[in-house]
Amino acid sequence: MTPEQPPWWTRAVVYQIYPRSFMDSDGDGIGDLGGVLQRLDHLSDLGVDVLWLSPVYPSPQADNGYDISDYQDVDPLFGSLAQLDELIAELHGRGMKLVMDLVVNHTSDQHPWFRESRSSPDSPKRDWYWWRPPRAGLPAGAPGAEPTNWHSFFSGPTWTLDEAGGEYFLHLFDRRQPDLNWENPEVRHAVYAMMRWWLDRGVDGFRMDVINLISKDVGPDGELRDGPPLPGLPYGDATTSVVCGPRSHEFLQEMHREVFDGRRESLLLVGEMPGVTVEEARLFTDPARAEVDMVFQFEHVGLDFTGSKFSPRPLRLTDLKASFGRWQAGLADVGWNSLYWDNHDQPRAVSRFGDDSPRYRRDSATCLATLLHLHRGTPYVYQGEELGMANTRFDGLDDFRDVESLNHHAQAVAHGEDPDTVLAAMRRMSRDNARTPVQWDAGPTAGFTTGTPWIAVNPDAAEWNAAAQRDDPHSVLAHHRRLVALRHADPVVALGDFTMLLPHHESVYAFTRSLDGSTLLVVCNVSAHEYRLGELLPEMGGGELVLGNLAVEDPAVLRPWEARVLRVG
Ligand code: TEU
Repeated sequence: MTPEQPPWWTRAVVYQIYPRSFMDSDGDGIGDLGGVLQRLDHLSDLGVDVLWLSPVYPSPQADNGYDISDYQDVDPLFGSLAQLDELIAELHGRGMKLVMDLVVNHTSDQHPWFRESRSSPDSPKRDWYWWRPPRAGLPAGAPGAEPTNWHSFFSGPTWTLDEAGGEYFLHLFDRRQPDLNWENPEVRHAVYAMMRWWLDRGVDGFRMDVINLISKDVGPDGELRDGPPLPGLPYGDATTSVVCGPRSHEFLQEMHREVFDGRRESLLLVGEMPGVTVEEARLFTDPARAEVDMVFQFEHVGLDFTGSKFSPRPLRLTDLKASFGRWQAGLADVGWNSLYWDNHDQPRAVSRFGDDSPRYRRDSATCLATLLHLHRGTPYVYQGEELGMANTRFDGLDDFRDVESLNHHAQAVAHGEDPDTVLAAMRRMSRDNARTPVQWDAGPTAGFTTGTPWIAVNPDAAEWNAAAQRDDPHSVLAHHRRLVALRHADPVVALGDFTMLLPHHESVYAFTRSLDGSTLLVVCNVSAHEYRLGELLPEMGGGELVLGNLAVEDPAVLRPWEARVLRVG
């Protein structure tokens, strides 16, 4: 990146659509592409530059489309390829880009590649997936006979026995999501061909699902190693064998040469990378290495639990500062950050890190948004976040839909955990919190569908919805519009250096951004207490208010959940 010509995405904001929950156009209770096409004005009005579309490919929907059975089509549930072409054209006509979800660590077990692979040990596609015999000395199917002791991201073992063939196949996620074997060049080239096909169709890049898991640490004779035992579980931790494995960079560089060469400038390449470190991320996003433009990292959404996400604890603001601060510093001169609170895998930020009580919901949602968008990096807005959508109410197990939550419940209860405690953690942390329908208006299904929604609408929709906020300058929506516009307008927001202030303060998050002698001070009160600015930052008095989330009554006092962006130089 040269300072004269920073990439376009340094001043862009991405909006994520989870199509199943965005807008339903045909009354079957499931969102679809027709629904996305109906709501494009909402996106233009917000001013976002890129739409990232979660998977719409044919899929048995074991993991809501992250289990793909055909990479080059659209599931009838979501519409048709013709509608996707229409979406590309409509977005381009409005000056926006479309980024597709690319899920190539694994396929669905219904993908023809896997069916063929499974059909016989002699199948030409056998080696496209990870097949292994039972552990030496144990018969297939015996307890502990899995080839390694790895624990799946979605509970249980990462290996499932194919009874007919007597071998196990690997799945880091659900058993219906077998992992592709990237060691096999035929697999890689089939994926690259598919990616070129999408680019030729007009899409503007990819959000690459768990792309740092594609390279497994495999020994010369094909052996995979056990991981250290996990406390309280009959499994081990697979991290050292599967996260940022030895050939990750090589594979991404190869992909770059095979797919992106010659057209990289206009594209957006995002690697979703659970467990990635700052040091690894620098390598993945160093433009000179030609891998990806930015990574989606998980450190900041891993600070409010211990061990498993289903053992939540409160976030300490100083932990968040330490984490974000390290990422900002680590990618200051090389590489680039993605910035997000919400996505389809995370509980809603206003409930998780803010205060969703009636008194502070609007103020804490806008405070958190300001804090995030003013960092250096590309911000992502997840559908409904711009409306201040919150976690929902789950009365009982029947209200949950997500495979991760349901598998976790089954495993935890089977291991003797108290069902009420398990449910309480799920209410707080389940991905279903992010997947309730977008709240368009105050109608019975929040304007999402004329049918019965596949997952219940959040009961707060009558009050919290897009129609109520559209013309209200004080709304969460209006505040997001201003944040997007500020990034477009002010090069300091896009490109300025980042300096953390008050690293040890437990309630106030403050930093500066500076570029070419111009400095912005960002001060966010992440609490319901009042603070005196002069006591916090005595040397930073004054400054012109560029953007704030509350009307400033007394410039010396930072009110509960108040966020200010001030020009101080
Ligand atoms: O998520 C990757 C991932 O690491 C998740 O397991 C994440 O840690 C978890 O959802 C947090 O609770 C991606 C997709 O975003 C997710 O929706 C898919 O289920 C997963 O990959 C498998 O494709």
